Amino acid sequence: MKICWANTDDFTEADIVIVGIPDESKSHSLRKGSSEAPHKIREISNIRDTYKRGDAISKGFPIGGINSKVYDSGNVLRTEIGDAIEKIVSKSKVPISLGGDHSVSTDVIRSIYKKYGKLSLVYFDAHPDIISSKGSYYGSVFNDVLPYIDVNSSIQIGIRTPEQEEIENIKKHGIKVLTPLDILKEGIVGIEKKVVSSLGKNVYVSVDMDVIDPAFAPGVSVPVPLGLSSLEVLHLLKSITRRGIVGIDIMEVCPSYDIKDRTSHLASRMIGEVISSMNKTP
Ligand SMILES: [Mn+2]
Repeated sequence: MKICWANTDDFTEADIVIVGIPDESKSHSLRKGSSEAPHKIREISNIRDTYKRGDAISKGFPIGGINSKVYDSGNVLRTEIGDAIEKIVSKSKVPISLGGDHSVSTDVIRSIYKKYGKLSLVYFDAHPDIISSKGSYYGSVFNDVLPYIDVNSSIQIGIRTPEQEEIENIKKHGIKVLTPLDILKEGIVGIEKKVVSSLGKNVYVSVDMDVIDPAFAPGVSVPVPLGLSSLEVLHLLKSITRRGIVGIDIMEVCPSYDIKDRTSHLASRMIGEVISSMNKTP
């Protein structure tokens, strides 16, 4: 099954390529099931983001529509991430990767770095994922990708539950962090300007769905209260995407803990909006 936003069967003409990575082998969460997310998000997109009248099927587009060519390449194994992503970025197409546990992003970011060099990373997450006493799992992603990013033009957004070791690592590396309370105090428009103006040339966006408050996104592997609203995250995502990105991922949706698939539906709509923000202007 393809995500409903896919509109071409021809990889060569695609601007944007969806790739599912249904792997949660490096998660430590007691909540199992993030590997089901790529399938569930695609399934829900075809049920809730489409409208059927008899045999006619119509999509519910974002305002602005979609004028890019979107290809859904299906799923790949963790061991195939390098080849899959390199194939996409070698043709300057933009990959939208769907996890899976957040450590999948480490492999994706490494592959994108090989093409573009050091990346400006925008990291949406409740957790800073910067554990250094253990590596190569979903709690060490930011530490694992440090060689592939330019820390000065990277930022973490939505952080609200750092461990002591992570507080020290954030200080040590001088990582910019915006908490939900920072966003409340400064307002989303001010924050948007601050974020967008801090970015470098090649921007990669990683979204852990747990950045969003569990009220909006209950179906995640490691939920944390007091998060951002779905619209705050969307506003930032659209601004960043409009400025230009080399890739984006959406990780950690956990369908088995969801409520009536609302987190998968939110992910599907966010993907549609992000694609719309990549529209080519004539
Ligand atoms: Mn994470």
